[in-house]
Amino acid sequence: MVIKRPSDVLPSEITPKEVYLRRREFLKAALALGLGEAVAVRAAESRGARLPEVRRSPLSTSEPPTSYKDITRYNNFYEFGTDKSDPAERAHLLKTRPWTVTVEGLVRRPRVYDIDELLKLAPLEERVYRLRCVEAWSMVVPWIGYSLSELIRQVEPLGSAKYVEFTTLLRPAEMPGQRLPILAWPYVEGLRLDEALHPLTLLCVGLYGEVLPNQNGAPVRIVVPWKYGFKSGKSIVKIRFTESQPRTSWNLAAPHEYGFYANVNPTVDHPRWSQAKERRIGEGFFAPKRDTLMFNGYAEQVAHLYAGMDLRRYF
Ligand SMILES: Nc1nc2c(c(=O)[nH]1)N[C@H]1C(S)=C(S)[C@@H](COP(=O)(O)O)O[C@H]1N2
Ligand SMILES: [Mo]
Repeated sequence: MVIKRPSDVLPSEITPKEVYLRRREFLKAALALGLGEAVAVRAAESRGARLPEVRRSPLSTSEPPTSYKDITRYNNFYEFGTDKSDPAERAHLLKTRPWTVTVEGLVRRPRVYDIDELLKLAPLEERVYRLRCVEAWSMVVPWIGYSLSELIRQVEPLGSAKYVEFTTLLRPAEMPGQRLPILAWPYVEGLRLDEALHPLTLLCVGLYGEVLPNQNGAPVRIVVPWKYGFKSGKSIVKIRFTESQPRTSWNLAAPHEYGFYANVNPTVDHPRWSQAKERRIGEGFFAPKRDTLMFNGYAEQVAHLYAGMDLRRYF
């Protein structure tokens, strides 16, 4: 085994625990030096508030999580720009309070939920999921939330409801990317109702034990771990139950490249690149690529949802 000297340790290898301990040291030092509460408090706020009473979920992978730093600085959130670093730099512009989520459409009990009600609707769980982006990189993220089915049960979908549509906030004053014609704003995603009801589908309000950072979709997002990342809409304000398949932003933008289903599938290539392998963020650019797994490794749990479907046609 090679013992690393401190100078050999890359920032990406410093764990959140170490960051946390360092922050405590910094706070103590700042206060001792008389730098005052303001400086100390600002430093403390660089991480989100901790979420209480989060239990561990048996639905978690045992793979080691990607670092907090990579998860919060390498993002796709085109409302803030198309560079991976844009969301971390600009998402502080987004005001996440007050925040409501309107649940409407083909349900018996349509309702507007305040974000603080949503946080308490079901016990919070840590779910460590793989995230596979259509761009052939992946991460492992310790999300916090509960199964979206908990919310769906409360509103009682009608028999005619076949799909669920998720709409992201439209607020160009706080989301500068929305002033550019990158996608059809607001960002819209959708699932078939049975996909939305699957226990793996997460209504997500946090990560790494803390409230969701803005760049990861605060205050509430969807996470569907067996699908390409773009299916997991961020900063959701509306959930609508429909009879026909939702018109989703990426499918409208490039229907040949981004199908409605977008299940992770190493045997169906994107028209412009292979989907057989992926780069795990944090392992370094020269680390060998990993094989992409069918349904992102969740085949045992979800393959039955697609029995008899031609996955080349319904990509
Ligand atoms: N509203 C909105 N949601 C979005 C996106 C986006 O641009 N806007 N990007 C998607 C893509 S392509 C990916 S890979 C994931 C990234 O989530 P993360 O930044 O939390 O890792 O968010 C998805 N959700
Ligand atoms: Mo993605």
